[in-house]
Order: sequence, then C-alpha cells, then structure tokens
Amino acid sequence: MKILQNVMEQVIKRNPGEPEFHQAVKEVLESLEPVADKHPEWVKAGIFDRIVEPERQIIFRVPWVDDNGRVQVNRGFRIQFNSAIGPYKGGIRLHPSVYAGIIKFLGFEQIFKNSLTGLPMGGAKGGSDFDPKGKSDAEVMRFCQSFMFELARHIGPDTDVPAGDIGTGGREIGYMYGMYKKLRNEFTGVLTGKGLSWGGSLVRTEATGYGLCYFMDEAMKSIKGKSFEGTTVVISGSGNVAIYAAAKVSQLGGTVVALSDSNGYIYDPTGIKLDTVKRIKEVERKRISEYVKYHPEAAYTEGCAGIWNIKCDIALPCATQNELDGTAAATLAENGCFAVGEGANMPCTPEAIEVFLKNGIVFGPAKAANAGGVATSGLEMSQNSMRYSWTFEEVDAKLKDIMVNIFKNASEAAKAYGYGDNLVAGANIAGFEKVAAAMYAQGIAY
Ligand code: NDP
Ligand code: 2IT
Repeated sequence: MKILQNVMEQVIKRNPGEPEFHQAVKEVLESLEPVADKHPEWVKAGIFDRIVEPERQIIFRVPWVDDNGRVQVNRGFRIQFNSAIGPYKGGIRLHPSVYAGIIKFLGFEQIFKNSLTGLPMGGAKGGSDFDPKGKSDAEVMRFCQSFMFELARHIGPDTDVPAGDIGTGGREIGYMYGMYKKLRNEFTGVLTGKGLSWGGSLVRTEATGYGLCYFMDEAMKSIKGKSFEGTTVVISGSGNVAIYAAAKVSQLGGTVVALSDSNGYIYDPTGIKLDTVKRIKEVERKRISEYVKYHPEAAYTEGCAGIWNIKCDIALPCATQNELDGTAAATLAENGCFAVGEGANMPCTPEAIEVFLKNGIVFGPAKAANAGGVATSGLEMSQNSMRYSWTFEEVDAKLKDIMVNIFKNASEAAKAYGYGDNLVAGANIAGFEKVAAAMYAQGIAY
C-alpha cells in the first residue's frame, strides 16, 4: 500500500544510519497492510505516521569517575515511544553497541509487546554505551548513580517505569533505585526487577525465559501437536533470558545441549549443568568457556555463530539482535529443527524468518514469545500499587495465562487477516490494533 510505503520512506529519511530501527519498522508495516485496508479512519487520523515517531527522545551525558580517578563520559538514552495504553515501560540496555538506532528499535517493538500482554503499559526503552564488562562493582555503582541522576526527572511510577535488559540485572537496578529514592524521597514502584525485600516480584528473574517456554509449548502443541518432552534444544546467550529458558526446558522434559556468550559456545551432549552456568555467569561474572573446566565431557568453540550448526529439534536465540541469519536458519531446517522461539529481541534476520516460515517451522516472534518479562514487570507494578506480594505460584500461574493468551490472540489475528499460522504477522496485528484504537480515541494532539 502506497501509504505505508510513504511511512517507511519517511522513517528512513528521518532516522538515517539506523538499520535496526528500519528493520523493526519494515516488518511491522508489512504485516499491517490488510489492517490499513480495513481501517481507513486510522489511515486518515495518521496513526501509521504517528506510531513510528517516538513521543519523546531524551539523550544525556553520563559522567562518572573510574577506580583510577579518571573521568569517564558515556551517553544515556531514554526513548519514550508511545503512551496510548499506559505509562511508558521498557528496559535499560547497557552495552557498548548502544546508540539511538538500537534504543529506537527496542522501544518501537516494546509498544506492541506490551500491548500483547493485555496489561496497561506503553512502550519505551533506554540505555547507554557503558560496558559493564570488566568494571568493578564500585564503577558500575557510580555509573548507575550518574545515569539515574539525570533519568530520575523523566520517569515516575505513573510516567515511565524502566527495568532490566542486556547488561542491566538486579545489581544495576539496585544502584539505580537507591539513587532515585534519594533524589525523590519516595519509595515507589518506579523500576521493576527490584530485589524481593524491597518491592520486587517473585518470578520476575525467571519470567522471560519461563514465559518463552510457556509460549512455545502452547504454539507447538496447537500448530504441530508437539511439546518439549524428549527434545534436544539449543539456546544462544547465557544471560538472564537464556539461563531461565534453559531451566524451564529441563522442567518440561527437554535437554539443553548448548549455550553461548559473545566469545563462543559450549556443547554438552549430556545436557548443560545449569548450576555450573549460574555460578560462572551470575556469581563470578566470567566467560562461558569456564564451563569445560568443570565438565571436561563438554566442548568449547570460539565464535558464537557456529552454535546453529548443532543438530537440534528446537532453537531458542536468547542473546541479541540479528544473531541468527538466513544461512544459519537453512542449516537448522536441514537438521530437522521444527520450532524456533525468539527469547532475545529481533535475534532472527528477515531472511532467517523467511526460511522458517517457508519450511513450516513453528516460529515464535520476540514481541510475543519474550513478552513474559515485561508482563511480570506489569505484575510487579500491580503488587507495588497494592503494597502487597503474591506468592511464586500465583505469579507463575498469571504469567502462564498471559503467555497462552498472547499465543491465542496472535494466532487468531493471523487467521482473521489471512496469514494462516504466521505468528509474526499475527503478533504485529494483535499488538497494533489495541494501541491504534486507543490513539484514535484520544485524538491527534500527540
Ligand atoms: P544479559 O545481559 O543477562 O545476557 C546477554 C547475553 O547475550 C550474554 O550471554 C551476552 O554475552 C550475550 N550477548 C549480548 N550482546 C551480544 C552480542 N552483541 N553478540 C553476542 N552475544 C551477545 O541480557 P538478557 O538475557 O536480559 O537479554 C538477552 C536478550 O533478551 C536481549 O535481546 C534482550 O533485549 C532480550 N530480553 C530481555 C528481557 C529481560 O527481562 N531481561 C525481556 C525480553 C527480552 P556476553 O556476556 O559475552 O556479552
Ligand atoms: O525487552 C524487554 O521486554 C525487557 N527488557 C523487559 C522490559 C521490562 O520493562 O520488564
């Protein structure tokens, strides 16, 4: 449709040199063609033109002092993309690759993901080009405090509620929360992923990985009559999402044989021992290569891309964007892989997704499949507002319900618009329709 092509051209013109953002927008707009046909009133109200332009973009200086007394300067971002259905919500990424294009792609995807959860949350993302790797706890603390010193004035429990992402876990959320509280003199639910003794929710740590497995379990069951039971599973990454996806796969009867980090991957045909991985990654903060010291039956290979050559039934990319390309997808298909679930955000390239869809592989797109993290953040916000805590079982049951519902809504939307079992289109449409209706109802002032 000409109108959506014009929107895409405008995005490229306004956001030059930001290929990740272009990629994320292109995929969504392509899915939305039949929605634009069905809703000329949304086209007329400029919903498509408005939804690709962030409501607000904040870029700021983050100065801090390293352990040698030297002043370091990083760049901080918070992109508040859309608040049509609730306060802005989304994680903070700390990684040297962070620039506006990464935060925009993540913030844009977050709009639809948050909508899919069924909870009242708008879309945002933040971060910095700060690299936590190799930094002392004290350096990480000084960075986080400086970052929050500026960010605090732009966020609030009813305005914008950040959380974790790559490089931001419990430690970083703690340092940021401490600074926010000091600046505002308020104990509120302004961040999620907090510690359990100071307002955090049970299951938030496990939520993204667990949710990914709940989603894929439902999708495989409905589309192929299959489950995790007895399968061999390859998972990339070895951070928060990868570790708890691996834990849930084991609980559901599958065997995880590989994990990775940005240096390389481990292959343990007897099944990865997760206690060892947790100790190496969560406690010691070391490289995944250490694993073979404790388990000599496993092999370590330098370079992370080769992980997709391992024969498996199910692949769960849980590291970073564009980590699985068309060639890797073709290898997975040839090796008999029947399901792929995106734990990371946009880990599969458009060429890879095409291979999966053409080969009838059950494909769970990130917006739907990894929404369990932010959904449980939404549950943390609810508990904070009530000043109450649900049990592990209560939160886990709600998470599972939400993931099953996301599958149902994405699947129904795909079918309703003639996309069959294409959950990419289904998730984009189901997520979009709710936000578009809210924007339409609220008028054109923003
Ligand atoms: P972590 O920081 O805990 O772990 C990230 C993992 O991915 C590490 O193993 C890291 O390896 C690897 N990785 C990061 N960047 C790269 C890169 N450029 N190339 C290769 N490997 C890389 O982050 P999370 O587990 O929280 O996040 C992983 C993915 O899941 C991200 O895409 C994130 O946006 C997404 N996500 C996270 C959610 C959450 O709740 N945390 C919710 C939904 C999605 P190394 O240590 O070598 O850098
Ligand atoms: O990509 C994501 O959904 C997250 N990093 C989690 C965001 C959140 O607010 O919990």
